[in-house]
Amino acid sequence: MNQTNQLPTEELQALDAAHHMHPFTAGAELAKKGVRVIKSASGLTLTDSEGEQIMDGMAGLWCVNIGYGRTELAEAAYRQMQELPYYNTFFQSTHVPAVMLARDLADIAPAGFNQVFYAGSGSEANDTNIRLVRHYWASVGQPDKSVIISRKNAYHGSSVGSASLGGMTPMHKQGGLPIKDIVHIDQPDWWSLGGDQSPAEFGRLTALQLEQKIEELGEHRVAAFIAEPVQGAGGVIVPPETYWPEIQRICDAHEILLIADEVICGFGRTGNWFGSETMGIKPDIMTIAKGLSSGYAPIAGSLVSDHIAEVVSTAEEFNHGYTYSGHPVSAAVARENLRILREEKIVEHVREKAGPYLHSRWSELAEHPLVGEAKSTGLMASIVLTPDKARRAAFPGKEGAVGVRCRERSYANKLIMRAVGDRMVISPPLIIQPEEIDILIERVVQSLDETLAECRKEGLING
Ligand code: PXG
Repeated sequence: MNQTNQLPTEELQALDAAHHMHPFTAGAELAKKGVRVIKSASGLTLTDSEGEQIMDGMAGLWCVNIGYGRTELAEAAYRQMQELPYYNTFFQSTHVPAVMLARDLADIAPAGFNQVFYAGSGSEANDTNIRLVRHYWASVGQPDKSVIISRKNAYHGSSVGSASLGGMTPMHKQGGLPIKDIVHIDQPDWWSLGGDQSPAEFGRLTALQLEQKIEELGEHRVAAFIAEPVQGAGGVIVPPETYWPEIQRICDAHEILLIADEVICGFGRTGNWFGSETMGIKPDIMTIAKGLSSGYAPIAGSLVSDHIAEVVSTAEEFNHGYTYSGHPVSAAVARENLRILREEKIVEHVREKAGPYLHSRWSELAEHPLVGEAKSTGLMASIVLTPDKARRAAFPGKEGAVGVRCRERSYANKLIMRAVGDRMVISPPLIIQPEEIDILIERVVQSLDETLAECRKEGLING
C-alpha cells in the first residue's frame, strides 16, 4: 500500500495545494475548494479518498478503454521492468517491446500503414507530425509546402506545436501561439454555426472552406490538413454526414496530406479500431495515444502510411526523437492492452452492442427541456444545454456557467461527466454494459433535472 494513501483527505488536499500545479486549473480557486482525491478504481468505478464510489463516464481523460484494474497490464509492466526497464531506440538500436508493438499496430491499422514513429504523449506525436510532413515535402523537393490547415476549437495537445495546431483561442492567447504557418478553418458544429442551413448543407459548406483556404494560400504552400475524426475535447462534435466525404474529395483533388488525430477516436472509441474507418476517410498519418495503452502507461505515436514512410526512409535523416520514443515498459503495457481489446472483442462490443444501445438511450435526452441536440458515435456522446431549443439559444451570462453546474450536479449524483462550455460530454470505458448505460443515463437525467430547477429558480430559463 502506498504511504500517501494513508493520509486523511484534508492533509492530502493541503499538500496538493502547497506543492502541485494542476493542468488547465485555476490554482487559487481549487485550493479554496479542495481537490478531489481519487484513490483506486475497478472496471468503470472510481473510489475517492472518502470511500465514495463514482461511475467514470470519461474513462479517465478519454483513455481507459479497457476499464480499470486489469492486473495483466500491471504484470506486463513488472515483467518488462525486470527484463529491460529502459533502452533507447536511437543510434541503430531497438528492443523487443518496440518491435512487437510496431508489428501489432501494423496488423490493426488500415491497409497501407506499416510504420510507427513513437512518442510519449499525443502532444509530442502531433509535434512529430508537424516536423514530419514538412520534412516529407522538403524531401520531395517542395520545401515551400509548410502550411498546415487545422480547425477552430480543435484540440491537438498542449505543447507549443500541438497547441498551435489546436484551435483553442484561450490557449493561443498564452505564449504567443500559433507558431508560423498554421491556419484554422471552421469546425463542423452545426448547432453553434449552422444558422438557417440544414445540417447536410452546412457540413458540405464547412468542408468547402478547406478548398477555399488551399486556393487562397496556394496549393504549393499547403502541406497538410489535420483533424480529429470526431472532435473530442471541443465538445464531441459529431460532424454532419456530408462533411468527411467532401473533405476526402478535397484532399484527393489536391496534393496535400491528411492527418487524422486519432488520440481519442482510436482503439475502439467509435466502434472501429480507428475513427477514420467510422468516418470512411483515408488519412496519410494517424496520431495515436490514450487508448493505445488504455492510459495505463504513457505512450503515443504517429502511424505513417507507406508512401510517406518510403520517402522518409530514403531521405536525409529525420532529426527528431524523444528519450522515451517506444519506451519498453509502456510498449509492453500497450501490447497487453491490444491483446485484451482483440481477444475480448471489445471493439466489436462497442460497434454492435454498447454503441447502438448508448445511441438509443442518449437520443432520448433530446426530449429533456434543457437539452438541444443529443449526439453520439460509438461510446462518445454530447448534449447541448440551451434555454431555448427552437432558437438554438445560448444562456444569458457567462458561457459555460450552466455546464459547470450540471457537471457538479453530475458529480454529486456519482457520475463523472465533463462540461465543455454548455455542452456535456461522456466517453466511458469501452467495457460498459447496457445495464450500466441505464444507470449512467439515470444519473444524467437526474443531473439535468436538478440543473433545470436551478436555472428556473434563477431566471436563466423561461417556463
Ligand atoms: N489530440 C487529441 C485529439 C487529444 O484529445 C491530444 C492530442 C494530446 O494528447 P496528450 O497525451 O499530450 O494530452 C489530445 C488530448 C479534455 C482534455 O479536457 C483532452 C485531452 C487532454 C487533456 C484534456 O477533454 N486530449
